[in-house]
Amino acid sequence: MSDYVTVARDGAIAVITLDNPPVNALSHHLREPLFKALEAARDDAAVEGIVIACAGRTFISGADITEFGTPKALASPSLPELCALLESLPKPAVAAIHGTALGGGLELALACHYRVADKGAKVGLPEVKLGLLPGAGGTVRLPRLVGPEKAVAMIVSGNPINASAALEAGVVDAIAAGDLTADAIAFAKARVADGGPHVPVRDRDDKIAPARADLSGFEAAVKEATRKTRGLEAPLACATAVRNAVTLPFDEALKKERELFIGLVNGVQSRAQRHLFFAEREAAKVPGVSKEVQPRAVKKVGVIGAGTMGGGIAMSFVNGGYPVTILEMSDEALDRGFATIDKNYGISVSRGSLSEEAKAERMGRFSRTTNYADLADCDLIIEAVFEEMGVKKEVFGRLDAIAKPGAILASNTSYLDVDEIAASTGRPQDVVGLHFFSPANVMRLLEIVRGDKTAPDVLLTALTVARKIGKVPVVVGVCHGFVGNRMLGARSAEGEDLLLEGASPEQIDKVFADFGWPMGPFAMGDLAGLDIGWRNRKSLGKTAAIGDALCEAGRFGQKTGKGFYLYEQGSRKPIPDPEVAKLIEEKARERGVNRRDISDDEITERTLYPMINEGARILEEKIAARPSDIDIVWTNGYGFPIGKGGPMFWADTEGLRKIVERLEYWHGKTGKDVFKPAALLKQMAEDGGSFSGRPAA
Ligand code: 3H9
Repeated sequence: MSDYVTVARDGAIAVITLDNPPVNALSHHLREPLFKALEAARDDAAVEGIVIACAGRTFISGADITEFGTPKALASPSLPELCALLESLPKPAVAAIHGTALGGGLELALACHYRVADKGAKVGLPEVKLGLLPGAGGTVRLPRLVGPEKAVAMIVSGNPINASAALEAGVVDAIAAGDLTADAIAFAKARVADGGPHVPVRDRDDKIAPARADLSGFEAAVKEATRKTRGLEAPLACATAVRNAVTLPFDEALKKERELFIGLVNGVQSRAQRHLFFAEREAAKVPGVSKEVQPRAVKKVGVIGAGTMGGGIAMSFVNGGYPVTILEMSDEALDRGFATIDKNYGISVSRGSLSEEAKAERMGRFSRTTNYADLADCDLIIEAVFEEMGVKKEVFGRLDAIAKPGAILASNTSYLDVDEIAASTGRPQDVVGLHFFSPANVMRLLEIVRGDKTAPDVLLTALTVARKIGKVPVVVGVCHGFVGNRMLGARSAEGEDLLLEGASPEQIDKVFADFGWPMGPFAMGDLAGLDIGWRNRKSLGKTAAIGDALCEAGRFGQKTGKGFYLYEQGSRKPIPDPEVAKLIEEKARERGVNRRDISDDEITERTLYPMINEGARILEEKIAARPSDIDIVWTNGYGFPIGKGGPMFWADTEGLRKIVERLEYWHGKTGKDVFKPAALLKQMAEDGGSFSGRPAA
């Protein structure tokens, strides 16, 4: 008995209850008393069966991630030792699962003879999302219950399944009809009464026998599951471990699984992904918003603008269960917007991810209007109109006149000064920026822009609502471009000069692809449309030699079949274009730039290092509360590879001293401000500090 493990008796059944809030992670302080309780139940002749249940909101949700990389993770009894003990028990053990049985939690349940689940429970092996594989027998036991094809799909995706799917697949043996613990005890008593044999999962070979005879079906499942592994090691290791479960004897496969796990847990990719797991949760803790603050009620949402952004934002809220009214200037604009929304849901239906009924239900949650007064009962109104201060101010002035007291007024601006927008109302405390990323119904990132006067409960409401609609929110301060676009500006600043000095779009894009980005900046520009930046530059009186020349020649990117690259009819595959190479050479000649070979390292130093530098400035100015918030912005909104943990985590692995040295070199050579090392970065490099070890501002 301990604070974490209690044992009660119900007849001949020992009921072992674990209580390690908040999610019953298998910390060493829980494993130790659990091991002892299992030994005691084994040795007690009066105990004929065992139930393992959990107190609190959930069954065990995995190993304790905070222990990884510390001696506690390996300290005896380890999780594999616990599983081995459970599996060797001569009396039936039953796991009573409520909430989520995840990772090591499900592995412990798989080492029991039986599993009974609450009807709302979910089970899964999400280790891959932490850059790991299940390291306590999950890859060898799950295939024995559900077959290796289904097991590899579950383990490589990391996605959990619900109780009824788990019953159908064979992961659980029964779903509780009433009280879970009572039903699990009754289940254990029935197994004791029927006398067994209680075959442990390790000895159940029927589901893997067909793949042993012919691996082709399994290999096809591996191919499908690992189609998009994006340079990550863990998904491939997961597939290898499941294959071992089929081709090797149980104990050998288990040993290999452990070796693979140890390799991954000590690797940089898993460290990066674990960092992101905690970073996402940290981002919800906003300095200046105390525990006493309560969110405002949001029951109805208004969106101004039915264009690409407005439509996507409105869909996000409708998908999250909110009724949404969209306001536009004319019925024609509303018709166009709703046709796009209808088309987007239609794509989901044709892909099988949404039913016709669900689509109809969602479409039924929208209303439309051209009259501001119809937004008067909305609790949250988000404008997604043209990105121009004058237009935004006019919209906010009108909102101020009609919105009910306490309504939150939000701007989806991606660059503009939220304080100036707020000042155009008589209620700046109710104004906040909600910067969605396109396509807004798909992209998970939401920058919540905190104005000078934004009230703490408005911020908290924005965070709460964001999570309800499935977004990953990060609170940022007011500056041009906030965190994401401001750093993107620094990353892009040298693009044109690198081209003029000798690099090609395909070389630069390849450096980015090799780094792990989904695509390089030029392929990305072609996808987004080069005319957007061109119009933007013109409005700011700026120029870009190559980008402007391409647009003047009607090369707007994929939509016109050519931009930095050529695109064949109906294809999105960029093909290097000799015309573009010629144009770049011409522009270099005009400017008297001597072209030379540019190394891949130089490309990294002149694109990614300025981005880190800008991140450091953002921290200095307290635009982001902590480096990990920046990592969340970039991994969720801009495709920064998760296996590198976000730009600030990556900077630590690259070495801050090296980054400062190279920035100083480029600053000395070019005099450009993007290379001037931020004071914070210099200081940290001198002190041997790191972004991942830095507390919140
Ligand atoms: C594993 O099991 C390896 C094994 O195969 C092999 C070992 C040998 N450990 O998410 P929430 C914290 S790998 C430590 O906000 P929710 C979390 O940081 C593990 N801490 O709640 C947060 O702390 P704070 C495989 C953990 O209700 C608090 O709990 N398992 C862990 O939205 C609440 O979390 C997983 O990957 C943990 N395992 O969601 C599951 N889990 O309050 C990871 C959570 O200080 N966990 N915390 O910010 C989850 O997916 C979600 O937390 C869960 C609850 C769905 C359980």
